[in-house]
Amino acid sequence: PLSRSLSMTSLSGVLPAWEEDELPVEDLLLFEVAWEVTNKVGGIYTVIQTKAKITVDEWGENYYMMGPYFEQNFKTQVEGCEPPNPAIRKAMDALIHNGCQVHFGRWLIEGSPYVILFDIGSAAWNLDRWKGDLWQTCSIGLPYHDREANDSLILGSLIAWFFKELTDNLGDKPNVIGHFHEWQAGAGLILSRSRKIPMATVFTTHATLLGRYLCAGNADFYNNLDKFNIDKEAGERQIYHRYCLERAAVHCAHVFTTVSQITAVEANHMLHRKPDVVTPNGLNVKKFSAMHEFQNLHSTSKIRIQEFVRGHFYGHLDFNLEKTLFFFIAGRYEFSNKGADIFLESLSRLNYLLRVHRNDVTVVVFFIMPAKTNNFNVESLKGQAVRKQLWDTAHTVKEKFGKKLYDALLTGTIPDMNSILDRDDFTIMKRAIYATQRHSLPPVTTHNMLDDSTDPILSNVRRIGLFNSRNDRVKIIFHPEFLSSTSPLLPMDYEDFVRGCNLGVFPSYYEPWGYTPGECTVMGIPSVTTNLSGFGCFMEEHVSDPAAYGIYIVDRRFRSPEESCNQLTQFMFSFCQQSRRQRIIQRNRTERLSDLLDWRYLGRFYIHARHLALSRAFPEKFKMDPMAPLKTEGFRYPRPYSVPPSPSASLHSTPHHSDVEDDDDESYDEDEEAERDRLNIKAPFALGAMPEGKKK
Ligand code: G6P
Ligand code: 1S3
Repeated sequence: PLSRSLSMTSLSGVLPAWEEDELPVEDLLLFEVAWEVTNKVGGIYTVIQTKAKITVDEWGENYYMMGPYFEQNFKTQVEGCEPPNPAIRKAMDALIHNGCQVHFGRWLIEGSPYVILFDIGSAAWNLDRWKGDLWQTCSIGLPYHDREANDSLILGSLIAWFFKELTDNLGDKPNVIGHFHEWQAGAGLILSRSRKIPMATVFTTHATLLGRYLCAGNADFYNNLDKFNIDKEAGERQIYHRYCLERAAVHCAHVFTTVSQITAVEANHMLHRKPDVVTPNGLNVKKFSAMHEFQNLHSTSKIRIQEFVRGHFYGHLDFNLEKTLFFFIAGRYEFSNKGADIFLESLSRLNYLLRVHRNDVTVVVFFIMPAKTNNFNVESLKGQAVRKQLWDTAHTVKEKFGKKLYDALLTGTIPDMNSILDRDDFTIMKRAIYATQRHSLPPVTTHNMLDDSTDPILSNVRRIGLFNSRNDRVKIIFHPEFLSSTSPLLPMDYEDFVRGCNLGVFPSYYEPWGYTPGECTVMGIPSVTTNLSGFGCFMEEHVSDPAAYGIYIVDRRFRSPEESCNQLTQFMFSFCQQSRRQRIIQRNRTERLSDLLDWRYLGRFYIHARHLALSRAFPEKFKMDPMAPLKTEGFRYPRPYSVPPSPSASLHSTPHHSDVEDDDDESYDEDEEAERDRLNIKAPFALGAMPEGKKK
């Protein structure tokens, strides 16, 4: 059949089902082009990699990804093989016979998509000619010194050449769709269109070049969107040629998409085209069969972080680890774009609040942002060595103690507890304790920083004076390197680390989407985001009471920085006032939102964009009402029914501290609450007033 009706069933029973005529994929070939295919640079890699599974499920052998070839990436991530489609083999051969290397294989990620990778170096001798072509075609000139732009032109020229060969071989069946991501893939689209290659094209931008530059430069970006002289701004930043590539690609595409509403508004001003579709970023969500499984993972990962903290704070461990919360920020080190500036300021205020309220909670905050370093510092390594030594000492004495006790019991006596340990045992223990004395405070950074005196995080830590002293209730650990399970200091990979934390804090100023809070959500970890991030706006639009689900959205758009800091401080302070049981309930709710971020739900926007592109490129064959709204419009995830509805109580839509003592009682029936929410049944009690000792 030319067209089947696809009914995407609702994942959780809460999300809306969707019906759109499914594309007849057997009559189509889909190519997705990005610089980050098999090549991790940033967030686009996550998009491409996590989306692969659902796209392969839909398209099977008719789906191909395209990107640059790098030998090391190919060797470690790709299994080379023959293309299953003879037309693709033939198109590749046309390039290869002209001296340009093209590689084919399966990318070893979930879904095992086919990849076609173009060797930029092998084709570099064509650069001058291709620069001439670009100039002739659209008057864009690339300077010789911009390697990234030159490489993107080589990739684009190879891809347009490939599409020309392919479509010549195919005739008009099957039809081809090319989906290009970000300006680095833009040249391929511009050249394909200018050569009138018969294909439907989609261009997705994940950030605008100018938006990123202007925000990083401290401009009041969102209040002046319509006032910037964009050509002048691009010229002054010496990115005019890149900007031209980006803008030309946007205008050449049959369908233009971006990752969020906020970036759609930005793109309209910076690139002068309103996106046709917003294609939010999803994740490949893996569900555990048991609800409590991710809670157990939180617990085991948290124990590992606690161990690290024991070592890092040796000699100063006068805070209760059972009452210590772990917060973190992670990402590319763009100090103000990622909101590290207001985070530090708010931490200093939180420290003050916790101290004046004599709160017994301690907050250890991790900054995981890569900076230039000269390896781990001695003090941090020593901390872990001291911890290990104390552990060994305790273990030795315990063994000896146990043996003496056992021997005594065998003879029918209870030993004298005061003499069961001898002088030597005490000496060993005293020596171990003396070794934990230190004359300096626990270090703020785990590494030797190359730019210690000018580093923005360290400079601000100095300004606010959070030096991990005993009186501080907020402690800071700056780990200026991405995490790895092979680290001698904190041997955990990122996912395990996130699972062990209590709150992710991402108060970004410039963030077209922002995967970090989404990753927290699917692992059931609450997070802070902002209404200037695509993710935060998406949650605000689709969830009735995000804070009740552990998604705290700081208003950075309509409030001054001072007010945003206060709001962030307040979020963190209320979080610190929750009991353990309330945190457990909140994590359950957070995790429930993961369906909303699953590609199995969000993939529909990509399907819609492709359909629209086909209907514009081949209107005779593919018909669609361009004004038909997506069936998801207007959908909002209902607020949890156990949250009190009154305005005063809604101040604490986050589970608020009650008189209930912090305890380990995890008997609250989360499955029951989930089911009640699904069926929209009102809870018999509000969270703050949850009956004590309710058992399953
Ligand atoms: C999970 C575990 C519990 C643990 C709790 C700690 O829910 O199942 O055994 O007590 O995490 O939560 P917290 O918010 O204090 O890190
Ligand atoms: C961009 O990567 P970034 O961190 O430079 O693309 C990501 C994927 O769409 C997006 O999540 C992020 O906000 C953008 O900024």
